[in-house]
Amino acid sequence: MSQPGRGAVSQILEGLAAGDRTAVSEALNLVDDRRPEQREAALELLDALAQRPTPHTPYRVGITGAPGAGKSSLLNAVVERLRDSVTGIGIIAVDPSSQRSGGALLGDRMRLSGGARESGVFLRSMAARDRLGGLADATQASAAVLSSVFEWVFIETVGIGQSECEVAQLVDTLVFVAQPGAGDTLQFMKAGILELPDLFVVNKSDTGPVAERTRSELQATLGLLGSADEGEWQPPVLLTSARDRQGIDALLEAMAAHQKHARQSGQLEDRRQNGRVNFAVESLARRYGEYGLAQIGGAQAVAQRLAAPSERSAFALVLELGREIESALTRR
Ligand SMILES: Nc1nc2c(ncn2[C@@H]2O[C@H](COP(=O)(O)OP(=O)(O)OP(=O)(O)O)[C@@H](O)[C@H]2O)c(=O)[nH]1
Ligand SMILES: [Mg+2]
Repeated sequence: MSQPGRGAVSQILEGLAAGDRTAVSEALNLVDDRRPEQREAALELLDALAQRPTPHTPYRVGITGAPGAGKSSLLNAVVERLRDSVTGIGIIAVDPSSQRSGGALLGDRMRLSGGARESGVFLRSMAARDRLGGLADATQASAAVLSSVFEWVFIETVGIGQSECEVAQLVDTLVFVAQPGAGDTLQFMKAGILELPDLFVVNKSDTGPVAERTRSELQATLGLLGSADEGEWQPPVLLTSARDRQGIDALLEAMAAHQKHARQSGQLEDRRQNGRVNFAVESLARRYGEYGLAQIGGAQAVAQRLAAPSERSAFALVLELGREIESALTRR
C-alpha cells in the first residue's frame, strides 16, 4: 500500500466529521499501522482529532473480567438499552486468541441483535496475540478515533493482570465482570486488581444463590480494603443476568453515577492525563527503544512535557519528541 499523504488524512478527517463508517475503518487501520512510514500520518490524524471539538461528550467504559464471564453478552444487553438514547456506540474488543478478523468474529460472538450495524453501533476487534507490546497505545489510538465519532466507547478485554492495568488508564469507568462461583474473589485478591475497577458486576445471576454469595463475598473483600474516605468513590457490586436482561438498568445507572463522580472529583481529567503520558511513553519507547527515550530525558521528561500547559495534543508531542530523538541519535 502506498503512503497516505496529507490528502488521505484530510479525506479521512472529513469522512469522520460526517460520521462515515468507511472513514472510521480507514482511520482505525491507519492508527494501527505499525509501518514507520504510516506513523506520521497516523499521529497527524490523531492530533487533528484531538484538536477538533466533538458534538458530544465522549465517555469511555472498560469491560474486563475472566474468560467466559459474560462480558460480551453484558455489553450486548447494555448496547440494546443505550443505542436509542446516545449518539453512537463504538466497541473495541481486545481479543487474546483470535487472529485479526476485521470484526466479523466479534460480531458473531457478541450476538448483537437486530441491525446493530445500521443503528450507530461500530465494532472493532483487535488481536492481542500477534503483538509484541504496543497493545495499550494501539487501543488508546483506536479509542481516540471512535470517541471522535461515537458518544460511548466500550473496550472489552479479557484476563486478570496486566491488561486491566493498561485498560484502566484508557477509560473513564472500568467495569469488572465476575463469574458466580467460589474461588474468584481469592483470585482477585492475589492478583491485587481489586483496587482498579470502579464497578463490579457478578453476572449470570440467573444461576441462583451462588451468584448472590459471590456478590456478598466480593463486597466483604472490598470492605477489607478499607473504607473509602469521604467523597471518594465506593465501587458498588451489582448483580446482572445478561441472558435474562436483569440488572441492566441498574448497571447503566451506576455507570452514570460514576461518570458524574469522576468528572466532579477531577478523577476523569487525572486519568486522561495519565493515559496521555502512557501513550506518549509507550509509543516512543516502541519506536525508539529505551535508549532513544533516554536521549530526551526518559519517561519522566515526557510526562513533564505533557504536563506543561500547551495547545498541542499528546499525539503532536509524540511527533515532536520523535524528531528530537532522531536528531539526537544522528548527532552521535
Ligand atoms: N446463564 C447465563 N449465561 C450467560 C450469561 N451471560 C453470558 N452467558 C453465557 O456465558 C458464555 C460466555 O459469554 P460471553 O458473553 O461470550 O463471555 P465473555 O466474557 O465475553 O467471554 P470471552 O470474551 O471469551 O472472555 C456464553 O455461553 C453465554 O451464553 C447470563 O447472564 N446467564
Ligand atoms: Mg467476549
